[in-house]
Amino acid sequence: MTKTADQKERGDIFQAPFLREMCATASNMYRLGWDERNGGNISYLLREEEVAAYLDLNKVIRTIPLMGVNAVNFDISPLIGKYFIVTGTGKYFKNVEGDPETNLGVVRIAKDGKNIELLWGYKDGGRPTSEFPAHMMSHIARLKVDPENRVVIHSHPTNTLAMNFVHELDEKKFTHTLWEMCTECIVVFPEGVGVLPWMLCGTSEIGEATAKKMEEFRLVVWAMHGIYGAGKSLDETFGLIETVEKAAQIYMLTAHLPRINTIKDADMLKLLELFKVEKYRRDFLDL
Ligand code: 2HA
Ligand code: ZN
Repeated sequence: MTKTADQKERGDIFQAPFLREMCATASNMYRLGWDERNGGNISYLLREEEVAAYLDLNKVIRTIPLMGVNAVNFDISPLIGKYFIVTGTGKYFKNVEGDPETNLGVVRIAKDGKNIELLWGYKDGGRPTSEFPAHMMSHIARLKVDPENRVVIHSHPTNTLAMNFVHELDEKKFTHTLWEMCTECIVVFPEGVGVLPWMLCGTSEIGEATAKKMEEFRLVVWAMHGIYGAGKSLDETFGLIETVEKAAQIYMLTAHLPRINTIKDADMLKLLELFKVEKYRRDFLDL
């Protein structure tokens, strides 16, 4: 007897590369001290085939209203039918690896654009991160400029945050200082870093403001709160935040000391030339 599509053998989701990678990323971020308690959240856009290899797409465990901290209204229509693996609200990055099924969920954006359908996870009755609106709006914005974008990460990296308290929050000045701190910064994020003032988190207002910046930047600082990163993979996105955090660490280690040497803007231009980076924020340099 031939098996119907429904009876098709599916793989063990606990072995799925996307799930293993989510666990590893959450653990790394926790160990780096960026995601204390329930701080931080990750959303990763999955291809339908990727999900279908492990889960029955017709088996919806629960339907959950689309919301952030509050019941917020936002237009999610460009993502209807899309699948995401997302960290859960109130969940600790520390615990993701040990119990992914409680701390993560695989969801599909419902046809009505008002709900999400849970296909796996959030075993204790949980739901996606309180920052779901900002994540989804950022995905929509990034997909417009980069159809390959799949990941959005929010985190509270220590030195990036510390720098927010002692450095001007002007985008040009903030980016320029980061570029000066590590030789390869300008090559890793040539478009610079967007900066938002302190705003109330979990709301559609901060979601909209983040998404607007995401049309221009893969990195957006939420002043005195943390950072958003976006990229084609978990590695790229993690790497972007990691590079900003490293630069911010060097800044925080040296900001109170006399600066004797620095990486000059003319040197940065040489790097851009060597790595053949054509698109960069020239107006963020002092030439
Ligand atoms: O999910 O980091 O901004 C916890 C947060 C909210
Ligand atoms: Zn946060």
